[in-house]
Formats: sequence, C-alpha cells, structure tokens
Amino acid sequence: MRNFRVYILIFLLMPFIIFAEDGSKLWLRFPNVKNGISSEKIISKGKNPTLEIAKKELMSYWQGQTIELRTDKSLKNLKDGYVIKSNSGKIIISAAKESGLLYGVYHILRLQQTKSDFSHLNITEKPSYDIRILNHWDNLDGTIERGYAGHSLWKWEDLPNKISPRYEEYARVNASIGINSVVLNNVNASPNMLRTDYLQKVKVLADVFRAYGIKVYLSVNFSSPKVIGGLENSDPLHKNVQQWWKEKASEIYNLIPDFGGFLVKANSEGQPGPQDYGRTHADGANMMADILKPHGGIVMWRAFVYSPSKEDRAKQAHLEFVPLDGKFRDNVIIQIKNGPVDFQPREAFNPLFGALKKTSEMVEFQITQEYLGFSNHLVYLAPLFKETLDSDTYSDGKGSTIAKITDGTLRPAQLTAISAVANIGEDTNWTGHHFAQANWYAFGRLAWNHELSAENIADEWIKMTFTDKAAFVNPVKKIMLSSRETAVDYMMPLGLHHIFASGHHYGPEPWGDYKGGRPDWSPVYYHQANAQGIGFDRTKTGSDAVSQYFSPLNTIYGDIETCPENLILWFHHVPWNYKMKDGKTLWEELAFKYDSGVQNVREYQKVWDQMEAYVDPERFTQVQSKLKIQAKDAVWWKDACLLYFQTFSKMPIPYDIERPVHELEDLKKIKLDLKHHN
Ligand code: GCV
Repeated sequence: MRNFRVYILIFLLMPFIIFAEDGSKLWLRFPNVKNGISSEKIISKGKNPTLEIAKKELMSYWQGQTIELRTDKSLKNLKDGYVIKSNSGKIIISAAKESGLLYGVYHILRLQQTKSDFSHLNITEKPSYDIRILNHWDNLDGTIERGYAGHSLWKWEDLPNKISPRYEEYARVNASIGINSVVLNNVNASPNMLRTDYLQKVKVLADVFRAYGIKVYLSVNFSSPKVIGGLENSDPLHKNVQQWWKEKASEIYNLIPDFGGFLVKANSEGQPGPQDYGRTHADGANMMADILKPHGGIVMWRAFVYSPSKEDRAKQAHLEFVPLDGKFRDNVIIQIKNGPVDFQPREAFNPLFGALKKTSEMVEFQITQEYLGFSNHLVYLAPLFKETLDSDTYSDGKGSTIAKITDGTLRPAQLTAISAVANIGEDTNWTGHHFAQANWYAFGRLAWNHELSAENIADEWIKMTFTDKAAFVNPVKKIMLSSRETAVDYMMPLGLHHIFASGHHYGPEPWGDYKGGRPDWSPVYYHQANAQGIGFDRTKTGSDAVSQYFSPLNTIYGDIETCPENLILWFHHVPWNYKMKDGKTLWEELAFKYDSGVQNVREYQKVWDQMEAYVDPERFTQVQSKLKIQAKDAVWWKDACLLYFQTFSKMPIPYDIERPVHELEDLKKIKLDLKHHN
C-alpha cells in the first residue's frame, strides 16, 4: 500500500520532474522534440568529427525536411560562413569548412525553435569577424576574477585525466552561436599556466573543443621566462628570453597544433611588461609575434594600460599606443576595451578606435557584470554592445564606425576579431542569473553578425530559452531592451562613472576618497562634485581628452551645448542649475534619472509576476528573487547618490519623486565583504 502511494505520487509529479527547468540547457532547449530526423534523411559525404556533431544535432532535434550537408571549397570567401537553400523538398547546407556546416545546422535549428518559416530558404551567412573569442578571467585555483556564477568550469586538478562533461557542453553552446575561440585563463595571468603540466591539461580542453570549431588561446604573464624559466629577467630583447619563448611555443604547438596564440596584459595594474626593461609595448608584442608566426599564432595585446599619474586615466591608452602605430607585426592585434576607463555602465567610446591606422584593432567587451550588479541585476547588454559598434569615430570621415574599423571593411585589416570577458561559471545555469545567459548569446550573435539588432537577438533568445508565446515574448523583450538604460539611470546617469564601492564594485560609494591611495581608483576623482557642480572636465580647459576624438566629435563633445546629454558629466563639469534640454536643472534631471531607474525596476517586477503562467516555477521564482534584489539595490543607489550629491548641490530632491528611505550616514557604513583589489 505504501509503495502504491509512492508510485501515485511519482506519477502525479511526473510532468514537473520531466519539465523541471534549471537553465542548464541555455538556449539549446527543444522541449517538445523527442527525436530528430533519421540518418537516411541526412545526405553527406566523408567523415569528420565536426560533421558527425552536425549530424547528431539533426538526428536529435531537427524535425523538418531531408538535409544535405555539402562541403564546397568555392565558398571559401564566406570563411566559416555557409549557404542554406531549399531545393525540391530538401534543404542544402553548403560551406567551405565543416565548421560552416555545423553553424548552418544551428541556424536551421534556431529557425525551428523560433517557429520561423523554412519552406523557401535562401540564406548566405558570412561572419563579421574571423576570431570570435571569449576571454575567461579564470584563475588556476578555480576562482574567477569578476566571476559571479560560481567557480571556474576548468577543473585543473582533475585534468588531464578526468574530463568533465561540461567541457563538451560548453563547446557545443559556443558553436551554436558561432564563437570559435576561447582564452582559458585570466589576463592577470599566473606564470604557471605555461608550465608543462598545465599545458598538458590545456591540450585536453583543446582536444574536446576542436570538433566544435573552437581554438584555444592563453593569457600569458610577461615575466614567465624569469619566474618559471629561471632566467635572470624577461627583457624581450634578450636572446635567451626570446629563446625561452621560442621553445615554449614549440612545446605548445607540439601538444596543440592549432593553438591560437597569446593574450597579454602588460604594464597595467601591476602586471609585468616590456616597460620594466625600458622597452615599448611594440617591442614586447613583436617579440611574441615573431615566435608565434611560424606556427600561425597571433598576439592579442591589450591597450588597457594606465598608471597612477596626473594624466586623466581616460587618455592614457591613446597616449601610449598612438605613437606605436605602424610598429606592430601583422600578427599582432590591439585589444581595446569599449570605453577608455573600464567597462562602465555607459562610457564614451574609446578614442583609440580608428586612431591606430596601421595596426589591427579589436573590441573587448565585458559580459560578466562587474559594474552592472553582478549576476543579481537583469541587464541585457546587446544595446551596450551595439552602441559601441555603431559609434562613428570619424577617423576616415563620416561612417567610420567601430564595427567597420574592426571588421576590416574600412581598412583591409590583417586580422579581424572581437572579444568579451565571459560570465560563465560552474553554476547549473552557467551565468548565475537566467537573463545573463542572454548576454553570452548576444555577444556570440553580434560577433557573427554585428548588423543584427538588439531587438532581434532578444526575440530569438527569449523564444529559444523560454517560450514563443507573444504574451510572454513582448513584455519580456521590452524589459530586456530598456534594462541597460535603466541600470545606467539608477547607477550612473548622464555620464557619471566609476562611483562604485571600492574593490568589489558592487553598490555605490560616491563619497569614496582614497586619500593616500591611487586617486584614479577613487570615485571623487571621477565625479568631481563640489559646490559649483559635478562631472569630469575633459574639455580643452580640463584634461583635454576631447582632443583625442576626431573632428567633429572633439568639438561636439567639447561644447557643453552640443555634447550628448547622456555623456555630459563624462566630458563636462556642469553647474547644478545648468538648464538641460527638457528645461530641468541638472540637479533635477539627475534626481529624475535616478528615480526613473528605480521605477523601471519596480515595473519589471510587476511585469515578471504576470509571466508566471508562461514559465516553469523554478526559473520564475529565481528571476523573481533576483528582481527583488535589483529593486532594493536600485533604491540604495538612488538614495546614496542623491543624498551625497545633495550635500554639494544644497537643492531639494524634487518633490514629485520617491523620497529617500535611507540615511546617508547609514549607507556610508555599508562595507560588503566581497574581496577584490581596486
Ligand atoms: C582582470 C578592471 C577589473 C580588474 C581586471 C582589469 C582588466 O580593472 O577591475 O579585475 O583585471 O579591469 O581588465 O585587466
């Protein structure tokens, strides 16, 4: 009898057991598909591990017509792109490479998942960038710098013998959005990464990823020859140092013949680099480039450099790299953060884009939400990515967008690449917040085709990840599309930046003044609030960062009347009573922005609660809880910033906005125990 009751209970719970959703499948969900097509309905020639994966995906999930997978060398100009055509009752996917066929398969599966019409297909796809790369900031001890989704996926202690099934799942998910490269370790790189025992572990990962079209790269520590090679120093111009790198490269390529190359953070935030020996970034990068060249490897050299000096931090990369233009080897690409400070909720674009005329440039985005509420806040980043890519630098006249500079359209670049710092960890749902999965997805989709709109990408992602019911898709899409602006509003509207709590960067600390420490890590350095006004004067009479922009942007940004208001405090120190375009004073505008950020998050909560019927209970409640945190944090931000800035403006908080619920002095006492350095 007891057993019988247990059976009944299991039977009743069956639908929930089967349909329990923990987010682990990401956007590769096929909830109603039991089987795909049979092997007879797949026509293909030859055997190849990538092709086998493509077929397996079709046999597991594809429910449409017969598919022919055809390699066609004449499609070489599409690189790893593909052509999909409907042809007398079947679909033909052709590509020059097997990876192209696999991407084509994921394309049609996406059409099926989003219930698109695939009766008359005639699609040609060519990726915007050759290298579409995720940068992991994973450390060898399993922690992740700025990681908010648990520990690292890479189990270094278990490797090379034990292979976690998640390595392959990870590769598959990346392939499904066209990501073809990964840097496994933190740019603050441990020299140990290049030890032979670690390289053998890296080889195992590279072997798993290869069939999914993914190449492995490593971040390297510039001092490796000294630290693990026992040399006297790591001077890039010393023969024995060069010899050390040469042997290291041979060792790597023996293990991993298709190894991608190195990513280097040098002379930045305490990392070693060529300048330690009086050499330039070009000397350092070229030494490595020469060594990798015979193997087909490349160097991604980061432009994120700044030192504690009197110079405006936003200017330093440009000052450092422009004089080196033309001096880099053709297998070096300069990796440039989207903004000149550091992945802020909104920055002006980095003026280095377009300024290097004879050097390949690539964008570095940050998917992990270091400055956007970690994995607690729902912030859809495609609008931020698009804002950067679509920014017109005017470097070669009107229309010189960052997209066109970096994808080789404007200048025949030797290398084209785009990167982003991953938000992936060992959490079951990979990214901590279910909606943070959308940012991984969006980066991959834009790396493949930077002309896609943030809206289209959101639309696809929602349908694949949740449901295609319009009553869910439309309101949720609205949330996603406005969420980045909402976060800017409750954190740092109107061009404010870097007023985070020190170290961990979670929550506000506009009063932060690290006297005796580095001024460029202090919020007061960035907002410059005083009795007259607020904002960083980067005009000609200030730090003159505006002059790093091409005409007419230098004048547009440099004039308070023409500077876009969403960047006004980035470029100007603005009087509190300055009249904004809508007639409000700057102070009122600031207050309204903070309030509107808060109100929007409350609205997201209301909308989400109405979505309960369309989402599985697990993901519904998890997102609901995260929105509660976001709503509380938004109020915290608003109160902290307005109450603190009010001590300078001495103006009342406009009476028609929500009143503060905190005391400034209480907020100042908050010290979260989240460890980090700056
Ligand atoms: C990997 C910021 C982050 C650091 C990061 C650095 C970088 O300063 O706070 O954690 O270090 O950027 O991009 O190198």
